[in-house]
Amino acid sequence: MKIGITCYPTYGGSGVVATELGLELAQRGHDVHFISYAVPVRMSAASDRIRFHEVEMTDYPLFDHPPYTLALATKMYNVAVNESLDLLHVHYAIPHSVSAYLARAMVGPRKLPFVTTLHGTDITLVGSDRSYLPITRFSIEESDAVTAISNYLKRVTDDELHVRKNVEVIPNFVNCEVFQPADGRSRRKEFAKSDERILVHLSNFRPVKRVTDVVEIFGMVRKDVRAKLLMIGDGPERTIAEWKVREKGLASDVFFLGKQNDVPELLSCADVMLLPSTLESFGLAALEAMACGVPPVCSRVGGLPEVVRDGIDGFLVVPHDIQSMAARATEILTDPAKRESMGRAARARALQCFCSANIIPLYEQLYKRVLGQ
Ligand code: GMT
Repeated sequence: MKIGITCYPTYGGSGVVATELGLELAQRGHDVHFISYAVPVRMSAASDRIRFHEVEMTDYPLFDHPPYTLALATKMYNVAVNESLDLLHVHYAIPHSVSAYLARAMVGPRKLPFVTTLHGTDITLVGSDRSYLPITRFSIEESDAVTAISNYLKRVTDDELHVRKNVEVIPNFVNCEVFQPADGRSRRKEFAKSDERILVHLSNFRPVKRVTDVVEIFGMVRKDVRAKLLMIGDGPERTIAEWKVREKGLASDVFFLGKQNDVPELLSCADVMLLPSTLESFGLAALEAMACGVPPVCSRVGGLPEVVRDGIDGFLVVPHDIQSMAARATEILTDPAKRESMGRAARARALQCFCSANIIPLYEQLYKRVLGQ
């Protein structure tokens, strides 16, 4: 198939899922055309089955806000016609599904179906910002198929938007060959001595991720356990997190690594992953850690209970209860047998339920069904 994929190219879960999906589809013999305003993060692996089409924006003084939705629709239309696309798959409803709706109308009836995948804030934000609700509901209902990345998100979409459209659940996935436990723990020595443990956090450092809580939790753990903290990613809360680290006298124990491409290598040298978010519709970062054999300590929110089994392959804790999160992390770090068994269970869970080898065919089946409609 010839598939056009649109996502936000920035550091965020929906862009990562869209990119990894495109890479996997290309490996399975499909032609994938990414259409966005910048090359998506993680789109590093070169393949002649993958192309990138940049949406260019006209910077005309009349436009206080250049109309990206229209520029994207026009680019989708051009790519569809020039590359004979079979379908579009857009990730994150706003504004991508609206652009896809316009592109489909421009191409002509039944020639360019589009699939919309909902990721979280595209639904939970419109739940609180009613100005986007009618158009989001409209573009979802107009989609040829709609998927959500967790049962939680499907429920919220049904409850908040009351869409007259079946939202199917296709969970997020991880490439278990790329994300796997580090044999020999090669990069561990870069960050910690042999008697020190490593905690890790991975996110886009938005307020919802509560990165300052990560620092607080680490400060509590650090009182009982010799340990280091790796902070992977970047975003608006990084400065305050760095300030908190200095204030607590932890500067020599915390590494702010910024945006990184070698995420699997970094995750796999850790012993525990921290994800104290206020909300996660899925929690892809937790899954990636699990595939690397690293048990996560997370908030019991959104779709995380569908990913992590409390006490088996990680811990789920009441959101904002940083004391309990620190206690759970310490429990794993001070009990080598528990760290070992939970890490093994986490890897097994990723392999069994969320491995890309099992999930990508679900998208292929969906595409075939949509094309047959
Ligand atoms: O969480 C973010 O800030 C990024 C956001 C996105 O849309 O890029 O992530 C959402 O999609 C991810 C991939 O499906 C999920 O793993 C995240 O849980 C979800 N974030 C939220 O629901 C807050």
